[in-house]
Amino acid sequence: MAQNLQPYQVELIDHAMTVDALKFGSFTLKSGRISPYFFNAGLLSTGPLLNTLCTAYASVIASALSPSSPSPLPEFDVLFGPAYKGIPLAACTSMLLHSQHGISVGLAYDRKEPKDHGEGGSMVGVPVRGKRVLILDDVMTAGTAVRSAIDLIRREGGEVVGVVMCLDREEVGKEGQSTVKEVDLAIGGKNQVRAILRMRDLMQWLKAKGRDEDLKGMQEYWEKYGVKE
Ligand code: OMP
Repeated sequence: MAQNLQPYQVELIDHAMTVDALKFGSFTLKSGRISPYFFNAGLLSTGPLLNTLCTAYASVIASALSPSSPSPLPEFDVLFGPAYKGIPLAACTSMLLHSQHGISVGLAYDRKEPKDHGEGGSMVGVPVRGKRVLILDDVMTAGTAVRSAIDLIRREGGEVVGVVMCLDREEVGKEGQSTVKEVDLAIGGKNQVRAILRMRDLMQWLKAKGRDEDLKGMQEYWEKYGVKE
């Protein structure tokens, strides 16, 4: 828990606080868990905020693809952003991967309501059939959202080779292990799930700011739902 925060992580947390994308209080999650914090990536929706967030996604991806990475991610062809919040994030990140890192990948995303005319179907962008796909998502709690993206890509004939999210809430998943481990096993089990921020980073930030009450609530939540390994 004592790892130091990187400057880009502090910048992202600070920016998220300014627009209430990160809030402390009491929130009911999709999983039914009552959480002392909530991260709403949809509020990171100005040019500068998207730049901060997607620069961080692009750096995490580029350094994980580098041959010198201690724990590399597999190469991929298509960046997939699940509807709705993943769409602008994957679009901006694919552009920054190109302009800042010289990495050229396709972009794909889905429709929540499949189209029954024109080209039809629920996928938009580069076809994923026969391609290696990296999923880029906002938040992972129990893994329901990311599992449905994995299922969709597989149904469409793509191979999911990794997941990168903004926030790993570091919670226990549906099978009693950490959600990250469960999702990683579902896509090959080779440490293919990455995050810009983890719950422990938010706790470190709270500690540095002297926000003891919020930190206490986070610690209690961690005791209940946090990863134990
Ligand atoms: P799981 O599907 O349980 O992993 O929850 C992840 C999803 O929950 C995200 O894609 C969001 O829709 C939502 N969520 C947040 O956006 N921020 C949070 O801090 C927590 C959740 C959540 O409901 O768990």
